[in-house]
Amino acid sequence: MTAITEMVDLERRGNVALLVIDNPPVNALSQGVRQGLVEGLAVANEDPEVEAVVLVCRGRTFIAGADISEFGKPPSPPSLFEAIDGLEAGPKPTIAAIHGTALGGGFEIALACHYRVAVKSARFGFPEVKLGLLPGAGGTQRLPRLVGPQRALEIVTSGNMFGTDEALDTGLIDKIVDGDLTDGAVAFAVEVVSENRPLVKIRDIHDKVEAARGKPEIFAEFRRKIARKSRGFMAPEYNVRCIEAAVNLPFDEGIAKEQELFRELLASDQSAAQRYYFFAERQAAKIPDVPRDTPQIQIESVGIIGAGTMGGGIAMNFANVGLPVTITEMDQAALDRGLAVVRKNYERTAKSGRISPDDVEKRMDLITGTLDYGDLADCDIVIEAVFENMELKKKIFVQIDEICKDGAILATNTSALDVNEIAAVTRRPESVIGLHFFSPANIMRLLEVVRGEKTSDEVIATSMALAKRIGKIAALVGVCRGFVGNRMLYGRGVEANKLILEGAMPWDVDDVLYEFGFPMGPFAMSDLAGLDIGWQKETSTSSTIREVLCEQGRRGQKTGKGFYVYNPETRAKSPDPVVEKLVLEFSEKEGVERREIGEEEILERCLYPMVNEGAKILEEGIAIRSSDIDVVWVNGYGWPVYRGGPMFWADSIGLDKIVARMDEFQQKHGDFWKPATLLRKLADEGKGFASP
Ligand code: T1G
Ligand code: NAD
Repeated sequence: MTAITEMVDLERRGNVALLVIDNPPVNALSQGVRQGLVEGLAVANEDPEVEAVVLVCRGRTFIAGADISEFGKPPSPPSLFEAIDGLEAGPKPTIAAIHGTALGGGFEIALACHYRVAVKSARFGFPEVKLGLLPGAGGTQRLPRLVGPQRALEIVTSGNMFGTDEALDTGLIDKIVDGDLTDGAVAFAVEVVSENRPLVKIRDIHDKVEAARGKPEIFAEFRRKIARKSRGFMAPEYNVRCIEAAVNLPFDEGIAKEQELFRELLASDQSAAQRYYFFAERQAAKIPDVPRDTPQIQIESVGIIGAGTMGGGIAMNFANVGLPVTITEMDQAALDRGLAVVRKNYERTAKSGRISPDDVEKRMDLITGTLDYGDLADCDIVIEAVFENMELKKKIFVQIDEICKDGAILATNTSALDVNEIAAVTRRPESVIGLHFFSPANIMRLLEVVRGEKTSDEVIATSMALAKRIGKIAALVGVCRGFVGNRMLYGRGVEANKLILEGAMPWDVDDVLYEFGFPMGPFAMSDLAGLDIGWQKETSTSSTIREVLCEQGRRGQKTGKGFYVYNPETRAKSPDPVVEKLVLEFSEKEGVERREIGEEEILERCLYPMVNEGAKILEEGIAIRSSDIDVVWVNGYGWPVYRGGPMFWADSIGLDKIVARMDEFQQKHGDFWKPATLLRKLADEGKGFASP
């Protein structure tokens, strides 16, 4: 075995040369890998005894793409294209041996080989679109030549992975290897040589792309199909253009077009934000003061208290990964109601084909309803999701402290209450933690893991790992009112309501945030959640527009009217003259002289308070790092990922500019706008939240 570079070895097995890549953790195409491939291939091609070359990777996966951490830095040779051209244009058959995930540039490397073999569990994909990019090393020109333009469009614009069944059916792989992959690949290479099989170059396969030539409707229809989901993103459209080029242009011109579009995306703010976000999500899993090897509590059974809006959704997360759940309620009717909602949700998912009817039954069988708290005694973790009432939650924690076995984790799904105060009523505050799911809990990926003053490292480490196990993105936060997400949301809400008193209408504010990239603005969001959350008829005093709307029975979407009126058939919302009149009356009643308010001011006054609150959250150590705040907002509150998150966005604007604007607002609107100490300090130093 010869070390070509630190990351690539060359080994011989008879007349087959093995290029072995070893660049943990995911064999990304770092400079050392590219150089090793180019030089290793040259050695193999010059060796007369070598008749074929197999590409294989050590560790948990085949190449998972280009090294994302190299983007934005000066390119270091050789380029990926040199390696790719060498694999395809070489004189000897090249075979890619795939396990784990062949993604992005890794998949392109494989498609440049003449043959591909894989283990059954291997997966394939072009996730570049999730980084605001496109497969920039020939992937958009080779893929449609094998799977056809239609499927290629889906693969490159979704970024989702697929398995060996489809790969074998479409010729993306030539064989599934049972047993040892390297042995199987070498045997396959020997077959290719002994049967003198051709050097199959995907670039020379044209039938599927030619069949689509002169059919622009394929692309027009596809653009229509993804329009809603890809709103605001640059990359999906650029990927579509590449597949169009593959259909309409000769291979090399298609490659040139792909390169041109790739470079544009690579230089874009959107891709910079999405690449930042890729690492932000991975950083969030690292807790500096909780070592990676902290022992974890084994979680084999889950208990949930309360089968309401949240309890039911939370239960589904665990049943989805095969964990048995015991769920309690305060009476049979509430329990039956809660379990019926869970079944309805599963049946809706089965109807869409994402799970089978058999899965529905299997998951429902994992969820057991009970009215007896005693049935929670052996659960490894118990999650409370009852009404947002401190006294009730304390009463329940005293009960479960009595009932649950030693070592069980006692968690609360409170949206804002003091987790330390709840923990203090138990004899084991070290076992108490907040697990703040977001509605709908079986869909929303964010989980705010709330560490109390006494929460143990084991409980924190276990909760973070459990989040990953149920497919959630967890961010560890400290105890304060509203934790990170709701606390920052509050400031936005305050200003949004001031803006409609001063001159804007609810739909003006919502339009600005919708154009910015949020799925909806604050007023449409309130209508969706229900205007009556926290509202009581008995104590309502018509002191806010929201109160008056509730008094008039306008509770939001669920009543067909709120800040908007909703079309009963389509549920489409539209501005309502009744609300317009009410807003004008309120301004007058409050003695506010209305004025024209521009979109920029609306955006600044809605988002700068969030940034300022984020700075306070960092000052107080409620969040470990600014990128965790971005993870909370992208995953829990619809902040557009192509803007990175509120803290990344603030850095992209410049904290000095934000502070200057806030000083102006403070003059006009008061100390609500006083910049946080950290924000002013960073601005004065010309730094950002992400500055080292
Ligand atoms: N580059 C650099 N680092 C990477 C990386 C990559 N491509 N992929 C993963 N890592 C790091 C990650 O930061 C983490 O580091 C560790 O590996 C484990 O990752 C020319 C332009 C492969 C499915 O987008 O989807 O090719 O935090 O925690 O959950 O056309 O990683 O431990 O220090 O995610 O098991 C396209 C990205 C690149 C794939 C494994 N490829 N990676 O998931 O582990 S662009 C991607 C993933 C490209 C070409 C273009 C996942 C994974 P640390 P992890 P995991
Ligand atoms: P909900 O009113 O829909 O459900 C609460 C359930 O708890 C009800 O079914 C009720 O019967 C049950 N319950 C009350 N007392 C009980 C007891 N002693 N034993 C067993 N069950 C009991 O409320 P929700 O929206 O699901 O909220 C639950 C918790 O989750 C609250 O703390 C809330 O703040 C939090 N939360 C809510 C959301 C949201 O968007 N709804 C999001 C995140 C967190």
